Amino acid sequence: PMARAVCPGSFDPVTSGHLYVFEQAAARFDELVITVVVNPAKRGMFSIAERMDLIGEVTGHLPTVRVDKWEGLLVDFCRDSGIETIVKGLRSGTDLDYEAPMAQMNRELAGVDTLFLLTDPRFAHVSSSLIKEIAKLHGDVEAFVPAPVFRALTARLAGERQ
Ligand code: COD
Repeated sequence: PMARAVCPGSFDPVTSGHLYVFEQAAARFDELVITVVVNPAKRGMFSIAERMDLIGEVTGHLPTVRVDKWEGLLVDFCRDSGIETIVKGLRSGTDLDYEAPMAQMNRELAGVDTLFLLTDPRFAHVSSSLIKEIAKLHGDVEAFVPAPVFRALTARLAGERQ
């Protein structure tokens, strides 16, 4: 049978830390679905479609990756898509403290396990929210995001400043 996994997140926008985890996960499963989880209460900098397009662009070298979106419980997405494993990247113990109850819940709700992959030290301090804040304040974020994301951020902020 196909071993399928999902990497869920807001990905507003996808960073080089996320991409590192996607590459590690793609090497371990037959199919990897990267799912933008829609939170109707949060508007975000990029639309869901823009986030999905950027993820597609930066994972073009990973043939077993599919990009999707989901609004609702993650375990329902897993059930609908035949996915048995959630993959999450960890930056620190703080990430684990936040993720562990969700992982326990997802296992109890639906028998879906979570595989945690420690991120590369180069990306341990990288988050979408810090990237957006630094970029808005005219700082240089080129080292922390893939090139298409850097271009999209630059274009978005140039548009806002006009
Ligand atoms: N290096 C490695 N991993 C990273 C990095 C980095 N630099 N930055 C972030 N990550 C990991 C995060 O740990 C996270 O696991 C993932 O990448 C996505 O990050 P974000 O910031 O884009 O996404 P979040 O944290 O907003 O996503 C939270 C979810 C949407 C995944 C979560 O809320 C969820 O599963 N919601 C669905 C609703 C649901 O089922 N709720 C009940 C849960 S029990």
